[in-house]
Amino acid sequence: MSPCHPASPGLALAPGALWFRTALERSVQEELMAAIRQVLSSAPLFQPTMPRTGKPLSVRMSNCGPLGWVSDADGYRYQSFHPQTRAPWPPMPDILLDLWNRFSGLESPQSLPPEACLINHYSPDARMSLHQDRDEDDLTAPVLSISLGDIALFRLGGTERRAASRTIRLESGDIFVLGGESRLAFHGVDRIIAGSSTLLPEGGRFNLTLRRVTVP
Ligand code: MD3
Ligand code: FE
Repeated sequence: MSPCHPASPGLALAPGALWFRTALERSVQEELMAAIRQVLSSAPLFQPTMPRTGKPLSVRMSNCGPLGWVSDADGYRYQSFHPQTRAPWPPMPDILLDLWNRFSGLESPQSLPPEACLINHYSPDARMSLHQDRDEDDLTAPVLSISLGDIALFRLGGTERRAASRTIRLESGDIFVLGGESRLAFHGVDRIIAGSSTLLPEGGRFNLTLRRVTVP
């Protein structure tokens, strides 16, 4: 895969929110999953818990790159190591760096490499409630999301919780870039449509989010 421009311009769903439907063809989705499975062989998925309540999230997670997002009794944070193995997160696969170079700068210039790739795994009954992403010190850089496997009914709202929201069907191979005004938009995953993709033999969905975390 060459680090060139995306095939289509992307659909601006809101200021700073660009949706590229089926940006990745099947063979690239498979290559990406092989890289993710390699990461997960040394940094297995773990079940994060909510800071105050200790309640488990329904989504399982892992990370690659210098920093990874974790949540446990002590709170939400980025740290350099896996919470269970205590080993440093595996390096970011080249294919993810290529995708960051192709897509992250389309809204605003973006020269620095991603510092974290959060790997979310949704079983068919997993959800993610409406939230903002604000654990990163650098909130000016975009977040790049890659969907793989079953379709997610994704909810994109405004920068206030009570603002109107819309539902978007995120399919395998879709890429979403969230920058500018949309970087602090409320969002969540209402549900997964089981059996809607043949990419993952085990079913369910992976979502990868590439992020800058530190202020340069
Ligand atoms: C909109 N993940 O990891 S990805 C998350 O499908 C997260 O796993 C969802 O929300 C998932 O925090 C949604 C799309 C996405 C990612 C980051 C955003 C949308 C966003 C940041 C700001 C606004
Ligand atoms: Fe989020």
